[in-house]
Amino acid sequence: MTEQLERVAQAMVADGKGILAADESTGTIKKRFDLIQVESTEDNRRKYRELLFRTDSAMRNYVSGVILFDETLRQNAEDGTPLVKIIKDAGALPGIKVDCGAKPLAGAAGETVTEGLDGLRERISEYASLGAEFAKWRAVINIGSGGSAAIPSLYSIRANAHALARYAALCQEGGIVPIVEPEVLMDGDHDIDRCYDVTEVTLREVYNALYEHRVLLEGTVLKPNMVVSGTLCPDQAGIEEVAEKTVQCLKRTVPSAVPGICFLSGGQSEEDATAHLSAINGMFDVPWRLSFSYGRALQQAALKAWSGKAENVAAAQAAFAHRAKMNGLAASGKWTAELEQAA
Ligand code: 5MM
Repeated sequence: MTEQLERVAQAMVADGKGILAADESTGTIKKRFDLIQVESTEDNRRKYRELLFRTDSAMRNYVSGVILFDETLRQNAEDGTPLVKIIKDAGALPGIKVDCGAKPLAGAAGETVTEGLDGLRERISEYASLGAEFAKWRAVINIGSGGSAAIPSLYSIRANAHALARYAALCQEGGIVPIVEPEVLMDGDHDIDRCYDVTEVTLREVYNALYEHRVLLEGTVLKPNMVVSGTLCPDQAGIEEVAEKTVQCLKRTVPSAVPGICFLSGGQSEEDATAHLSAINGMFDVPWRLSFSYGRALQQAALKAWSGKAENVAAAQAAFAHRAKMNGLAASGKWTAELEQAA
């Protein structure tokens, strides 16, 4: 079992590859489809995700795994092929989001805790039988506005870390690799140093909890936010500062037994997410693979190009292939702005 967990975790962070986060829950995918005026029906969701998974050049060369939502894990393509089989045939690993979302945390106004532990052992067992080799659980940490030191509270960080650790232990018991995702949100007017401080405390608490819950670190992948300025902060940190502070924060908190760290994009533009990842990989000597597990920063251009029309499928696939290639290069520190223009 240990060997299998380590093998899958290593494959998830294979050199020059990263993870496609396509696990938008029904509410989130509706918001994405609303932007392109496409109705969020089960068939439209299938069509969109099928076009991504059938983008062979992206999947084969730059995508190590795909995080799916429950519905997608059970869906078949237009020709009846299970979507999971299409992903596997492209050489990528299917994964599954198992959390049930961030819900208000009792006694902590403005803060959330991610739910979904009840019945998780049984759900993991079913997901494994459906082909999932890894799972994902996202904790959401909010930074209070106006420099408020009250949010996040240590209480909410610890509640989320505890849930992440219980989830991770259950995944490993069931033979699948947990992606541990504590996301410190970019929303707000805080500066990069406040993001640094909150990310540092959060990662410390997460690794304390994983240790207490006897989680095998070699069989996990971390999916953190980068250390960035809040979206409303008037003083936006540049690419090098983001790279430096992100790596410093990770070096101080993440054990070297963790095989890889796949960042979330968190609302960054597609090109910023790529440029930051490339800078992070180009400038530092670190003990882990550093790659991507992007949702929006891999899909935005493809979603827009598709806009729900069959005649746009090839254009959407070209957009996805381009973004995947740029991020694959960034995962090896080889991306340049010129390459972006040349495409
Ligand atoms: C793809 O979106 C994932 C699911 O979100 P919901 O549970 O809100 O529907 C999300 O967890 C995603 O994997 C991460 O936020 C990373 O995505 P981004 O777009 O931030 O890279």
